[in-house]
Amino acid sequence: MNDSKTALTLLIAAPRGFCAGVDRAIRIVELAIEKYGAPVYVRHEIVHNRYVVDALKEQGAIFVETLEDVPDGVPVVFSAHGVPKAVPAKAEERGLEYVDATCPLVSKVHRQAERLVEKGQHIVFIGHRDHPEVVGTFGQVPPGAMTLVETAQDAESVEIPDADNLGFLTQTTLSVDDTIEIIDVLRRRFPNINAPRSEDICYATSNRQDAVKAIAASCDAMLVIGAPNSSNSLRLVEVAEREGTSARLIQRATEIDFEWLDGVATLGITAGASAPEILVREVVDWLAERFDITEREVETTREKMLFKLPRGLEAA
Ligand code: 10D
Ligand code: SF4
Repeated sequence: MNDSKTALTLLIAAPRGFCAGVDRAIRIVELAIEKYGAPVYVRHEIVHNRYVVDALKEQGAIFVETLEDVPDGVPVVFSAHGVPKAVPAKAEERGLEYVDATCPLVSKVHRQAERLVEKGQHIVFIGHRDHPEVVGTFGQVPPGAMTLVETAQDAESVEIPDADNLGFLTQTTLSVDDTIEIIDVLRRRFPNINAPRSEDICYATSNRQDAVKAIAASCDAMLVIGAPNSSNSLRLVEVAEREGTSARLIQRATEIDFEWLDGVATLGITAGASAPEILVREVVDWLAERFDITEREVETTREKMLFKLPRGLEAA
């Protein structure tokens, strides 16, 4: 032990990092490169993490934002966040080979949206404006069939054409607590509103939030490893802050602010669903160089979720 180093206890949340949908989406890109050969185009970041995207670029993936940026005759993968129906339709029209890496739990919400519209119900969708998952889910239904609600205030003021013929759905990566508040308002204002048969907020999102809650009170500060455009990672920062713990989102160890750690004896660490474990180890190693660290993992639940690969890629 180096006596000049300050003691720092690390409470590492579990579960953290990759979920089954992210694992599957990354594997799909790798298998598509194996099957078709490089380059394989990917519409939008496959998951919201620069390290992951850069690693796949090295293997031959090319990331673009729209289908128009994909040249004719090359395969394209749609990101884990899902796409509006118009995107695969356009790909088919152009004769493009495509693989859909939309997480099955996002696709489930897509199907629920279609079903509500078939039943003639209007949909209140709880989510964050312009997030790709929200754009994708809105793109499953005709224009005007769905109304976006982002906050409890929105839920208080939203105007619905037929309040007795209404259902709600949500984005998969929301704050569980904020969403409960929003749903409470909707239920008060629209007592006949139909709820989804099962939770739309996914197991990975709620498990990672629970894991943060379990350690937050014991931490003087918390680091969340994830990208600024990662909805589920941003929610983890909010959850920690709501528990009264100062929290920061970082993408890499180099972003750790040494001064911010001044006076911190116990530091919480977690990672969003799109952040690989290698980045958690990078952060721990960075801290170990500067502090006399003690690591402790606090596991709130063990995840066993595994999603099947799309047909045609399992054999690749
Ligand atoms: O922003 P986000 O949390 O929706 O996406 P990210 O790529 O960070 O994590 C995976 C979650 C997905 C694909 C949406 F469910
Ligand atoms: Fe799927 Fe949930 Fe992971 Fe999103 S966060 S990719 S919905 S498992």
